[in-house]
Amino acid sequence: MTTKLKTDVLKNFINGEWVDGDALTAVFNPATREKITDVPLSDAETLNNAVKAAKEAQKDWALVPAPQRAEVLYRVGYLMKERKERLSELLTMENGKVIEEARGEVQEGIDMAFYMAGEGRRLFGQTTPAELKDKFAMSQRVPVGVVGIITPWNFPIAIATWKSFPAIVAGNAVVWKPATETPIMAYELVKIFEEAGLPKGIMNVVFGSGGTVGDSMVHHDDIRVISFTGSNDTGRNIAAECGRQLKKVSLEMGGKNAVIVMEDADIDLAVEGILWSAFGTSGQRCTACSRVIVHEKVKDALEEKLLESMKHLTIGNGLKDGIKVGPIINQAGLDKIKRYIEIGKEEGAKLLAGGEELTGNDYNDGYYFAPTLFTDAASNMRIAQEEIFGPVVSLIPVQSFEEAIEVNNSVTYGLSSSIFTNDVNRVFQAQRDLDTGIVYVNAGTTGAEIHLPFGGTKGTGNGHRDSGVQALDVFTEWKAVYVDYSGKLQRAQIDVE
Ligand code: UN1
Repeated sequence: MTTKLKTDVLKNFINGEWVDGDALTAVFNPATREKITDVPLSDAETLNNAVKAAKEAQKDWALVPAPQRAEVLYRVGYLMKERKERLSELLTMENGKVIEEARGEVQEGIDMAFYMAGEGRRLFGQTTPAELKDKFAMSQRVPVGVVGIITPWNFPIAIATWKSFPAIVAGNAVVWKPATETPIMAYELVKIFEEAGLPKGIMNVVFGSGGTVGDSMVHHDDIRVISFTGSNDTGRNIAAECGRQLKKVSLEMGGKNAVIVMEDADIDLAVEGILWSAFGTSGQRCTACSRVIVHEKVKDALEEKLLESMKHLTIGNGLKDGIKVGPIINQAGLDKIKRYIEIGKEEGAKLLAGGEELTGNDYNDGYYFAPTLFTDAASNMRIAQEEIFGPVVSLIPVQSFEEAIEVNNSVTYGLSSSIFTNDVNRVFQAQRDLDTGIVYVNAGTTGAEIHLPFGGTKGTGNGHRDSGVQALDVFTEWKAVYVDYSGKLQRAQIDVE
């Protein structure tokens, strides 16, 4: 491997300066368990310093015309593009996802940079007629102030761009707490912001734990928005506290996504879609397919073809050519998956493939788990209801289209869903009735594009969306402006003829 980090110890980035952390924690490569670097575990005071800097800097940034703010994002996009390969290798090193997927994730960030830079010349508000003569009415987006973003390890650069780019183009300053498992993408992205000429204090990174840094962000009076992607439990606590403080909060908290395979589906295509969305990123995506709802008429055929194709999944270090499935992020991730395998067996689902940790020379001490297929699962089993975040998929047989929709919607999450069918009526019925924020037809459950809203219903979120133009709603307030040029007092609703 050619990529090396230029520093042994990462630092926080506050007010345009690299600041040493006090306590440190080690970061490991999940493919080998080798130590990559150390990252600060910051305290509340460090977070306060970052917020103070952000608050001060934001006042001037809000006055920079949005098209000029956008120029910085264009430069960020070009720098990311130039460094795509290096960023992708570093991403594979810290997160484990295979290099091809790492390139895809970095590309997602590049796309987001150019898309949001374009918003610098849009940020549309509305003009609308006023109800009185010689009076003008409009609404416009204004920045909220200092925004706090908390990002997960599974998409350490893409999700950061979904949140920080719209925040910045809209005129906010950002305080960012990246996941401590994957700090290198944050470090690299901040260096890019610095080189792109973002004024100091507009992007601040404070590494540390959720319990200390995240909690201080949520409680800080001067942070007016929290945008969080992570676990459901943490998201609920954040929302409760933000509710008490009347702080805006945007949450994305995972999924229990299903692929539906109807009796008229192209089974080979469905197998490809399932394989990619269930075992890609080792199943560690919020959008990963972890349920397959299959019509009983094609169940045997689907099972057979899935099992055959799963034999060709190559598992190993994602930097090696030809590897399709990389490691699990860490021991805790692995333990959680193992627990669910036991739960599935106890619940009476039939284990058809996988179900075990992979060890030995081929796996270089990394955290590997075999792609796993359960069948004859019932919709109410825990393995069919709870997020496992690993390469584990459960087949649930159904007898009809209606039952398939019902099973799909029976979980507490609502992020992504998919249906394989060639019946045009069912396509439209399904996209209407599937209760998820994202629906795919004849494709797996992953692969969201950045110019569409990303998020979901029910336990997946709280009504907001990442990426897409909708992300701007999280990072702006609406201001309604009336200009009366009649020269006299005109009373709305009263002086109307
Ligand atoms: C996530 O897993 O949190 O649609 C993000 C996808 C990717 C993003 C996933 N574009 O799978």
